[in-house]
Amino acid sequence: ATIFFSLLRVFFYVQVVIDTDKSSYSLRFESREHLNHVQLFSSSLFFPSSVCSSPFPFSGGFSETYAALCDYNGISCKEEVQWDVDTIYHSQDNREFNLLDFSHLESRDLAVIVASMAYNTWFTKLYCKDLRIGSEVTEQVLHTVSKSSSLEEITLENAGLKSDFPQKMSVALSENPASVIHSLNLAHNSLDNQGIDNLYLFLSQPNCLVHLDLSGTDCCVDSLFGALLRGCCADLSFLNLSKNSFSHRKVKDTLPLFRQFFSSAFSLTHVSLASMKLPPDVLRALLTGLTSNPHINDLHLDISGCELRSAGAAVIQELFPRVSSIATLDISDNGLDADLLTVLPALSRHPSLKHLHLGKNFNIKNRCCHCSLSRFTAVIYGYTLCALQSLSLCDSRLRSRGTVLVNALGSNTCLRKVDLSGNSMEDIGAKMLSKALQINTTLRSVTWDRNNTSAAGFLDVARALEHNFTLQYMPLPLSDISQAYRSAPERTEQALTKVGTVGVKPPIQLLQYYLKLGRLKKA
Ligand SMILES: *[C@@H]1O[C@H](CO)[C@@H](O)[C@H](O)[C@H]1NC(C)=O
Ligand SMILES: *[C@@H]1O[C@H](CO)[C@@H](O)[C@H](O)[C@H]1NC(C)=O
Ligand SMILES: *[C@@H]1O[C@H](CO)[C@@H](O)[C@H](O)[C@H]1NC(C)=O
Ligand SMILES: CC(=O)N[C@H]1CO[C@H](CO)[C@@H](O)[C@@H]1O
Ligand SMILES: CC(=O)N[C@H]1CO[C@H](CO)[C@@H](O)[C@@H]1O
Repeated sequence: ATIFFSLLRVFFYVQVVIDTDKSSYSLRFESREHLNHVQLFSSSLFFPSSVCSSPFPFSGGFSETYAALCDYNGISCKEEVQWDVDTIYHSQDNREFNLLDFSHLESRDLAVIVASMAYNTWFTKLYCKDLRIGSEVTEQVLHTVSKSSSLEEITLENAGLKSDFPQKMSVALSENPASVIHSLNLAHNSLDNQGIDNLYLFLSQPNCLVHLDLSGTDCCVDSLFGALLRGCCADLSFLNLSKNSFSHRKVKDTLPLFRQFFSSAFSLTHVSLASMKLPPDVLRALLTGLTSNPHINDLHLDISGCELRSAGAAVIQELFPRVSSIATLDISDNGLDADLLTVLPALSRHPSLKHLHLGKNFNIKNRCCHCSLSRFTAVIYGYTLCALQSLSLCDSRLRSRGTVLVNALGSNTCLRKVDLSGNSMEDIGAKMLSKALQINTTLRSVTWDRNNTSAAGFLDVARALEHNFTLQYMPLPLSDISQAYRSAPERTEQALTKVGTVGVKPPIQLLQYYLKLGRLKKA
C-alpha cells in the first residue's frame, strides 16, 4: 500500500491529509508541535515497511519510532537507547548514529534501532566499525538505505558483511531515488567479485558519491574504473582501494579506462591504492592520466606498499616530474632501496609536491649507503625541494646512518614537519636532533619515537627545547618513554617536565598522568 501525506497550514491549525489505497483521512492539529508527537502506522502491512513516521523534519522522532517498533515486534524497549539518543546525541548535536554505543545489546535490539532510522530525519550518518552485525541488522540497514532521504554517510567497516551485501546494497540504493548517500565505507569485509560487480554497475549510473572506501575487501578493482569513469567523475573526491588486487588477466583491457578516469575526474583529493601490487603498466597509466588532468591540483596519492621496486622507480623517474596535480605522495615501503637515487631527481624537480612519505625504503647495502644518504640529504633539504613542507622517514631503520639526515635538519629552511620514528637512532640521534632544534629552523612539528632513546637523549632534547623558537608540536614518544622510564624513572620524568614547561604540546598533564600510571604499576 502506498500512503501519501500532505501538509496544509490553514490559519490556526495544521491539517494532515492521508491518502491510502482505500480511502482518505484528514487530521487536524493545533500546532506543528502536536504533530511532532504523532507516529503513523498502517497495521495491515508487515514490519518494518509498515512504519511511517511523520515526514516532517523533527529530531525527537527517533525515540517514539523506536518505542513503537519495539512494541510492534514484542520486544522490550530499552530506555537507555532512548536516553542516549534524546540526551547525549541531541545535546551534542550529534547526527552520527554509532552502533558501537549499543554493541552490548542483542542483534534483535540493534535491528529495531536501525529500523527506526529509516524515516528519521535527524541522523545523517550510520557508523559501525569492528562489530560483526548479523543478517537481522544488515537487512534493516538495507531497508533504511532504500527508504531514507536523510542518510548521507554509511560506514560498515569490518562488520562481517556477507559477500552478497554489495549486490543488495546496490538494489537498495537504486530503489531509493530520494537517497542522498554520498559516503560509503565497506572496508574490511570479504565481498566477492560477483557481488562487487553489481555495486560497480550501480556506480556506473550517474550518482553523487563523494567518498568511497572499499579497502581490504578482497576484490579485483580492475572493472571498477570503467564504472567510476561513467558515473563518478564529477563528484568523487575520496577513493580508498588499498589492500585489494588487480586481476592480471583483465588488467590489459581495463588500463585505458583506468587512465581515462584519472585524467577526467573533477574532484579527486585522496586516492589510495596502497598495499596491492601495482605493475609498472598500471603505475604508468595512473601517472599519465593524472598528468593530463586539468581539474585537480591538491591530490593525496597513497601508493605505499605497492612493490614498485626498480621498475616502478623508473616509471616515477620518467613521469612524476610532469604530474603537477599531486601535493602529497606516499611511496613508503616499496623496496626502492638503492633505486631511491633514481627516484630522487624526479622528486627534486617537482613543482607542487608538499608532503612526502618515503620510509621503509632504506634497505641500502652498507657499501653505498653513506654516499646515497648524503646525496639524499642534499636533495631533500637542498634548494631543489623547497616546496616540500613535510617529510616522513619513519620505520626506515636508519640507525646511526640517520644522523647525517638529522644533522642537516638544522640548516634546512623549508620543512615544517618531520617524522623520524622507528629508526633506532639511539641517544646520539637525539643529541643531533637537539642540536638541529637549537639553530633556528622552520620546523613546527617533530615526531620522534621508537628510536631506543633513553632519559639521557630526552634530556638533550629537553635542553634544546628550552631554547625553542619555532617548534610547536612534538607528540608524546610513548614507546621510548616507557622504556626509558623503566630504567631511569627520575631522569625521564625530569626530561619530560622540562619539555612540558617550554610549552611544547602534548599537554604535560597527560604526561604526568602517564608517569604516575607507570609508577603505580611498578609499585
Ligand atoms: C585506506 O584504507 C586502509 C585500509 O583499510 C586504511 O588503513 C587507511 O587508513 C585508509 N586511508 C584513509 C585515508 O582513510
Ligand atoms: C631565533 O629566533 C629568535 C626569535 O625570532 C631570535 O630571538 C633568536 O636570536 C634566533 N636565534 C638564532 C640562533 O638565530
Ligand atoms: C637500545 O640501546 C641500548 C643501549 O643504549 C642497547 O643495549 C640496546 O641493544 C638497544 N636496543 C635496541 C632494540 O636497539
Ligand atoms: C624502544 C623502541 O621502541 N625501539 C624501537 C626503535 O626502532 C626500531 C625499528 O627501527 C625498533 O625495532 C625498536 O623496537
Ligand atoms: C625560551 C623560549 O623561547 N621559550 C618559548 C618556547 O615556546 C613557548 C610556546 O611557544 C613559549 O611560551 C616559550 O617562551
